[in-house]
Amino acid sequence: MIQHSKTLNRHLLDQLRLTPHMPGSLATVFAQMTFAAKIVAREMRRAALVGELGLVGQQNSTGDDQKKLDIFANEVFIDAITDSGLIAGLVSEEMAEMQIISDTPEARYIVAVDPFDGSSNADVNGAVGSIIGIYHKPDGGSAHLESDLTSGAAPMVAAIYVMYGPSTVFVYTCGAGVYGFTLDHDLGEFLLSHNNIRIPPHGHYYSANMGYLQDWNPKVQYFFQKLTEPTEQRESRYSLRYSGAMVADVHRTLLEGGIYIYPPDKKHPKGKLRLLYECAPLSFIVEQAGGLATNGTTRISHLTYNSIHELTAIALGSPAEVKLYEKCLAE
Ligand code: AHM
Ligand code: MG
Repeated sequence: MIQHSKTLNRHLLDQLRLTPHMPGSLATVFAQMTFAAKIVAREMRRAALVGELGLVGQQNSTGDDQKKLDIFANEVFIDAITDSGLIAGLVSEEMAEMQIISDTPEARYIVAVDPFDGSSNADVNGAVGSIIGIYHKPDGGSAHLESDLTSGAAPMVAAIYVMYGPSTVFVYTCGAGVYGFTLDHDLGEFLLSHNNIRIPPHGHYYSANMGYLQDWNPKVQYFFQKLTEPTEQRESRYSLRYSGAMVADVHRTLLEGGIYIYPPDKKHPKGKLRLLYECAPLSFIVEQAGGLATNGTTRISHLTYNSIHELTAIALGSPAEVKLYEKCLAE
């Protein structure tokens, strides 16, 4: 028995009515994104049977080895974005340069996407995701979409992540709350399953690659010591959960509370994760749900950047754990 039968499209139209500053054309962009997500979900399910697992033998612009599914998902999102007629430009983790799509007046958005996040999980049937930031091109247009983005002239108006796990979940914000939908494969529709998500004020889980502990700044190490140290009253109340897919770890953090951290380390002195299409959209969602997102000293949403593939350190999640992280770094 399905308890929540509201479709994503219906829900979004209601949301857009409640937020008059949001253009109705966003619904068309979302329809294209949901279509892309359904195709990626379908391909994931049968990838092992049709020879779609494994590497392709080349690297993307930030030096990651590309998998067949990285390339496939990227092409699916490019097609969906090109088809809408509403997108001016596309930035993707899998492409070194921004792709200019359209210069018509209807093309009012710039989309930044990580089409296949956590791809090291793909070959072992682990959870992966897609992350999408939708940015609004400045009115009047500009010939320099890239500098519109990096200068902050093109604000983010919506953020989405899709998690491909035991079920496919689509979570979005347009700046008026956070909503989650689960794909009903029989209907081919995303149905509302997580209404108005609020992150718990504190949690019991932390997510970080503890294999890098020795490579972190002593203040980051101190945070983990503070977080997990038992007190006279109780044993440590935190458990470690780290999947290798940021989308999956942030999804758990959003629903159950706690913190996800990818700090700088010796190999990644600026952090590993990308600002525009990983950290900024997920931070928008977490903050809209009542959480916090920081690089350690500055809100992720206040960071400026020079390159579309800019890297940043990140910690995001429940207010209690993120505040403790910032406090430890400041001491
Ligand atoms: P990707 O987009 O190339 O998959 O890289 C991002 C991923 C995150 O999803 C995940 O949290 C992190 O990289 C894992 O990195 P590591 O193996 O260094 O812990
Ligand atoms: Mg990624």
